[in-house]
Amino acid sequence: MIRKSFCGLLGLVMASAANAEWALNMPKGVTDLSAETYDLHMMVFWWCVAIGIVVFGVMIISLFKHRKSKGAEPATFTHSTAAEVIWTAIPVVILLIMSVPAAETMIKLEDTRDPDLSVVITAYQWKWHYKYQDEGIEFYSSLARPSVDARRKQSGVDVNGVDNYLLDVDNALVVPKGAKVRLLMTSNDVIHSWWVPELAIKKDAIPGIVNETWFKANEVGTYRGQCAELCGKDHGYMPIVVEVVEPEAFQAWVDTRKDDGAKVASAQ
Ligand SMILES: [Cu+2]
Repeated sequence: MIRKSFCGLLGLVMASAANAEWALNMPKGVTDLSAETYDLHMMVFWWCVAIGIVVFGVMIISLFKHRKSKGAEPATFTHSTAAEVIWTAIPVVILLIMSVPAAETMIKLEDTRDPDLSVVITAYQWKWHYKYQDEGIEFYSSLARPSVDARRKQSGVDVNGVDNYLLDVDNALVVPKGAKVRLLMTSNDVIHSWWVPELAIKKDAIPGIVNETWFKANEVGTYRGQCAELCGKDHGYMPIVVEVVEPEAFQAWVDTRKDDGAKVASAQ
């Protein structure tokens, strides 16, 4: 039985290693702060493991050593001030130790000064709107057509055949690698939440309020996320795609976007 469960667990861990899309732990991400967030998470995790081993260890040893069959006599005291002081003080000290690196990272997360790029994100039921403040580019980002078609009842489309089913959009948020990107988030209707695990960002988009956050991606790539706040019937159909590209490719993208915008304007 034990061997079976162990093999099962091992299989689970190995499967997660083999299939990157299916992982037990949070991702390390592609920004310095996502790595720091991951390290904090692991630090707290190992603290919890150590506390678990100590507490359950003492408990199991006590139960075993002082069992009735060995003729153990129950203690008669009802109160111990010393024990209460100790088991209050130790967790307080542990929490204080944890809070120092956590506070350092949180201060960095809030520091949105001197961005290279600012994007206003407005959430809608059920899509995102991106507006590059200085580049004069804006567009909606909605669920990609293949997913829209496949998700319809009796569409006849096998979702397993759709790439990135429910995780792809028509227009991705494009940003340059190594640039400090400030995100200003708000909503047009209800509360949504802009969540991209690889960037370690999950920030609420609230009507009437502008929330701020930032990231600086160190690696070129496509990073996917979803709305993380129940926002209505199509909450599951407003994914997020962030394309991190080389600075030159970003400039080229900005230029083509501007050309497209000019064409649209002259056609009207
Ligand atoms: Cu939403």
